[in-house]
Amino acid sequence: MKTQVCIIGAGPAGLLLGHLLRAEGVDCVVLERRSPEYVLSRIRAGVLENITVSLMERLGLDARLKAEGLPHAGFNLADGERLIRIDMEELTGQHVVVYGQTEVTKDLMDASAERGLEVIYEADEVALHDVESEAPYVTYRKGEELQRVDCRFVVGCDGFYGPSRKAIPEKVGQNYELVYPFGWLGMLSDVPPCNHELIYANHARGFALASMRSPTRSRYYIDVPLSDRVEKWSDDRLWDELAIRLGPEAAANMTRGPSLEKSIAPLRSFVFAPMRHGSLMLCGDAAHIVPPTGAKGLNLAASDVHYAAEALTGFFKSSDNDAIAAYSDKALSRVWKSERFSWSLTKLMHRFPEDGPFERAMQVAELDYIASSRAAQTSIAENYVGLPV
Ligand code: FAS
Ligand code: PHB
Repeated sequence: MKTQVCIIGAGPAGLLLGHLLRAEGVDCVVLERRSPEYVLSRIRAGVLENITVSLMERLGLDARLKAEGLPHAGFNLADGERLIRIDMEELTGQHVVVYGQTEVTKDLMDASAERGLEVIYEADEVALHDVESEAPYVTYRKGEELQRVDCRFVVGCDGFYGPSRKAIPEKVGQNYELVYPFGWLGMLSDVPPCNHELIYANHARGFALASMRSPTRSRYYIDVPLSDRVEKWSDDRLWDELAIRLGPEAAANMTRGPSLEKSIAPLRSFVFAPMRHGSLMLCGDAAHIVPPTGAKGLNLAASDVHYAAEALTGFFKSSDNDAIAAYSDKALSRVWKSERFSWSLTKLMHRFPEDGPFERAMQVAELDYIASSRAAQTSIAENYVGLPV
């Protein structure tokens, strides 16, 4: 097969990029290791920044998002009895939309065929070749057959564990990594949320987050030691812990029910630079990971894809090499600011095992400052709604 762009990975980054390129008449193909069902089974992000919403609008794929997405003007930081509301709408004039990553991926998946976006699922042994040349190619196995895709650019949208980042020589790339000493145990349940807006709680027993997917479907998280196993957390034990950590007011409004999904995700901050090497570009989790505290992961993938689509379209339609050359620096500039915000909110809202009384006093002081300062709340708000693209 010969095409202009070979995209590896059909998560939100790969599908969003594929649709954007097709809409501009750029030929591309997406190679995905898993089945569509498997991709949709992964429960991940829940909060969309404006960049993600506007790309879906631009593609005309926002009908369900507009109908089912929940605009949120604010969110809350809880610290024991105290609830500090960050009024994003009032402070920045912007809001976020609560709409699951699964739904974004489904909307993109469902539109692939009608939009002429070729997505090859269950593509095994994907391997990148000659990425430093102007004629890279990708091989993969479908059933018994070894297939080859010749292209001008390869875009790695294959997540943290995919092969693309590893195709960049170690002497070229630089890893930046911080692994957190805890993970997030997440649960999905078909019960009404305990609050109409998100609550991030820093409790003596640990972190908790009350989120949602709809007025009838809730998403909750607590932080757990890395040694913890999901099997040790019965629904009852998790509901009891959430009620304690989220505080008495949230607990009083909490509806319990059976979990539809329960899983533990490790937390890390990670950046790989550069995000382009020769004819290989990286987007999304293939290049960076943020702790989910700032709800940035999916939205950073969207801004990477926005920059990559602009650069690739300019290359193929106007022979413009400049945007391709500038892609990595442009994407990383926004990535680092989101990494900083996600790291700082994680530091503020979690109890770290190595922390002593002084570190706790710093958390209390910072929360006191946020509670009393419009400037501090504005800073948090503008980062949470998403910095300019
Ligand atoms: P993805 O990982 O979503 O997609 C990569 C795709 O590449 C996958 O479909 C994978 O199957 C495919 N792939 C991998 N290797 C391949 C190969 N060799 N060949 C072909 N295909 C291959 N973000 C938030 O904002 N909020 C959250 O609450 C949140 N929770 C998360 C929980 C977990 C467990 C994880 C892992 C991430 C979470 N994230 C969250 C971040 C997450 O939403 C990512 O930022 C988002 O999925 C990024 O999308 P992609 O870059 O497309 O990567
Ligand atoms: C979610 O609803 O899954 C969610 C929301 C906000 C976060 C992380 C996860 O910061």
